Amino acid sequence: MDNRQIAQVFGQIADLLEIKGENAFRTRAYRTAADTINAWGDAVARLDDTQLRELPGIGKDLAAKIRELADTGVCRYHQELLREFPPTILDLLRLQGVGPKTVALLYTTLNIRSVDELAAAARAGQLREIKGMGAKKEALILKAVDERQKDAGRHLLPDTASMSAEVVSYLRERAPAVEFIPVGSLRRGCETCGDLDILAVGGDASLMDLFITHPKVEQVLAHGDTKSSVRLLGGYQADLRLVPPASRGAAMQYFTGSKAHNIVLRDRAIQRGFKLNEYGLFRVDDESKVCGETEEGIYEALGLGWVEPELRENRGEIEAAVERRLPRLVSTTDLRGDLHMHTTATDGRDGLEAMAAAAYRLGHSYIAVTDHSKALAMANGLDEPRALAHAARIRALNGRFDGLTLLAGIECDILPDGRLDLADDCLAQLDIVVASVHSHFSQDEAEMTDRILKALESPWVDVLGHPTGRLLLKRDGVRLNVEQVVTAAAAHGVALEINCQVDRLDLNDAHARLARERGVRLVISTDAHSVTALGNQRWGVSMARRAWATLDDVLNTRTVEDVRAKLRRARR
Ligand code: DGT
Ligand code: CA
Ligand code: CA
Ligand code: ZN
Repeated sequence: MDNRQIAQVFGQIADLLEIKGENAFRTRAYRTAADTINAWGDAVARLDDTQLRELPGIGKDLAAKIRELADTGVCRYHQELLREFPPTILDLLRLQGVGPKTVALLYTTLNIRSVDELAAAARAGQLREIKGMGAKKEALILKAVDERQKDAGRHLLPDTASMSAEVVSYLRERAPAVEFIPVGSLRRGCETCGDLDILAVGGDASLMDLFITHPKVEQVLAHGDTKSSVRLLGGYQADLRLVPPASRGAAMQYFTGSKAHNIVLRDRAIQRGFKLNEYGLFRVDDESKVCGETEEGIYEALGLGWVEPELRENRGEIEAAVERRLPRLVSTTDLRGDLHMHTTATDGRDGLEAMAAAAYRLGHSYIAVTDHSKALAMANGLDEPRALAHAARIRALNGRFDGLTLLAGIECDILPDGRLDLADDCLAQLDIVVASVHSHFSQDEAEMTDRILKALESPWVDVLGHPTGRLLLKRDGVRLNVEQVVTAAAAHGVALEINCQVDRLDLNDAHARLARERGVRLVISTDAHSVTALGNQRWGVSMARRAWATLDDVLNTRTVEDVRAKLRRARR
């Protein structure tokens, strides 16, 4: 189990304890432990008992639970708590503005156990009758329910990737001769995934028995010789499909999807007198097999170049594959640096030197340290004198890590009226300014668009940070005319960020593609608040690839000299 997964179990224990109304001290202990584990640089599963107890906030009891999770993949205490409640109760916590206390209230007063039941009660006007809720809260809950209904049962890409890796490694260990390949939306790098799709190549029906007895299986939904489906603890659904090696490529192609891409491909096959399915490409006249072993073979037989999984959405990739003008997509190894991160100077968990050292270990050749500005008081944001003093400390570290350049920056708040939070003469003395919205998310589209357009007029804004402010599975982005923002960014030479925080991935694929096509440069930034989070670039790269971005479209694939020369401030 990786740190995220262990942290997630502890987070759920904390939620469940809070729903139960247990004392705040115990709840907090689990939450603190979850934060610690999440931010820890090495895999805590590999630590021994003594090392575990040296982690801040981890005592004997929590160390034992980490050990249990590492050894067995589950924690009995967690499972006992889960059994005390209906399995759907944790879904309620995903609603914006609904915390454990509200869930407890809803459960004890109206026996509300799922989002559907909550929606029904809210529509019937029952929530306003509960002491401590009222009509306003009822309306907010209804809005949150509507926003989230479309995401029901979906999970973040990194969480899906961890869960998939866990199931796959379990299967690989026990069936080493079989090849297991994650497919579906996970392989396409989608920001959220509905379920896990795993392909098994080679092997026999006994694989299915192995699959359905995984320790995390909560319910077996289907159990056949070549296909099984299960519900896993934590609300994931997983499908395993078995195909013979001769069908490997056809099955990968079919089960990677997307459905829209597959439909076009199948039509193309039909037009050419073929039949395409998960077993191969066949001639219609004599039913002979044309190919099936490799994906490349399938695409080639249909007159197409091989299409990267991230592009398979029927958004023009088939046409491009016909004309052999598919882009060479940017990859994680193309990135040379990271242009957005925080330290303990504001709300980061790790200090400046620790962040620099970690970036150095990752092989970055530059980083920009961009702590918050003063408007973000709860994050201890920097005012002008503190920002400049911090910049001096950042620059003083240059030379300390061989080949790593530190740029002194700031993540400057865009105030509600579009002014910047720090004075121009301060911003002018920094190497890079990321400007972001962190407040007044409810402005209407015209206000929010004007606000950002005004900020983009400042000659000192180099990058617009997490442009829409969305939180995946939690909060929709602000109301914003993205097209106008993209146009302005192009006109002013401001880069747009693809933020790699796992629940942001903001810009999304479609917006990033629009930006690219209008000649706006993208930056793929972790916005790391800890050493571990510096490793999150791959998730932003997934969005960039889904946006058809090449190395040239992304600013932080360049050398530091090139980055500096291309920043907006260099060209004023
Ligand atoms: P998800 O699970 O909602 O995140 O999205 P996917 O794309 O993983 O969808 P899923 O799990 O329902 O199916 C996996 C792949 O299997 C899908 O991308 C394409 C293929 N597939 C499923 N159903 C159909 C279908 O009815 N027709 C075709 N052509 N392909 C399908
Ligand atoms: Ca899927
Ligand atoms: Ca599926
Ligand atoms: Zn921010």
